[in-house]
Amino acid sequence: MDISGKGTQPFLDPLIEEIKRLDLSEHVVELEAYGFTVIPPSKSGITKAWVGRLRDAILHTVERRGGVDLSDWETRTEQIPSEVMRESWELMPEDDIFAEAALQPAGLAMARWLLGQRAILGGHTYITRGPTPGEMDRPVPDKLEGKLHSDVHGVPGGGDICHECNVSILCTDYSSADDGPTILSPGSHRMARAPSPGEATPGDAQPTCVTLEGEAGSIAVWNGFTWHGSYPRKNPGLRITLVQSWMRTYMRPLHEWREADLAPGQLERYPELRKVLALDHPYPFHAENKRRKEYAWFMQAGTDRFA
Ligand SMILES: O=C(O)CCC(=O)C(=O)O
Ligand SMILES: [Fe+2]
Repeated sequence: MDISGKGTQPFLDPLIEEIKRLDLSEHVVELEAYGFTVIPPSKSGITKAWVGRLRDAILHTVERRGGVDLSDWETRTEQIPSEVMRESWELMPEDDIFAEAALQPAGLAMARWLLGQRAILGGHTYITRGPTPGEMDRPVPDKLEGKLHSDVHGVPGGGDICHECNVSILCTDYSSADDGPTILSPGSHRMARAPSPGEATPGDAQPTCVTLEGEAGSIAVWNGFTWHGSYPRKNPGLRITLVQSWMRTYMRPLHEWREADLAPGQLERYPELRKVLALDHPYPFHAENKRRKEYAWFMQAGTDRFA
């Protein structure tokens, strides 16, 4: 029976038609069952030439913003210095390829499946991670050594609504643990909360994870509640990925309060205003927002609804 063809669900029916057109039903099942999926280039239609353009745009952005030379990106044996990577957000004006990446049909269909037709691109950034000297000669650990997190920062857990999802476009191959890939815990999204400190760090409470596999041009999608982290990279060269964080459109503030919106001296007379007007909030992330490192309370809000 052609249920979507009956035209009873104005938001869902066109999405189902799009998922069928792009042959993505298997990926919807994986997202629901495991909390993540990887769409290969053969399905997304992403070509080697297009992903090459995306990779170059990321590299040129890091080079221009950070004043570094990354012509050795395929052979590099060390990390890019962290101070060079500070301004890794707001990529849209750098190159039209970032707009094309946001509108890539398979990724957009998955974001809209999880977040509804009005899903918004909440932010995007990149991963350009090289090997860590000292890690390169160590055997790959059997057990995860890193920390896990959820991407739904500041959202109290519970319920079965997906609030945020990650649509990452792999610009280099993730073939083995030596590539330093993302790792994810299958099914963890069903807990609908961030991991506790004990679950996030290595030990008995940390759940089993799998390494993300996919060739360059694949799109990895995960529910923001899916717990994940990454392995250190051992292979030379950079792992390069465009990370796109999609969100539901609800609970946007009516006012984006700024100190300039207050009367002179008000903040001194009523210091609690800083908190209730979110003047200390890490979002929005942009170069002028000096508060964005003050993150701890915001992360806690994902595990404790009273944080
Ligand atoms: O692949 C990684 O290094 C982890 C990336 C991550 O946490 C994210 O994109 O949300
Ligand atoms: Fe993450």
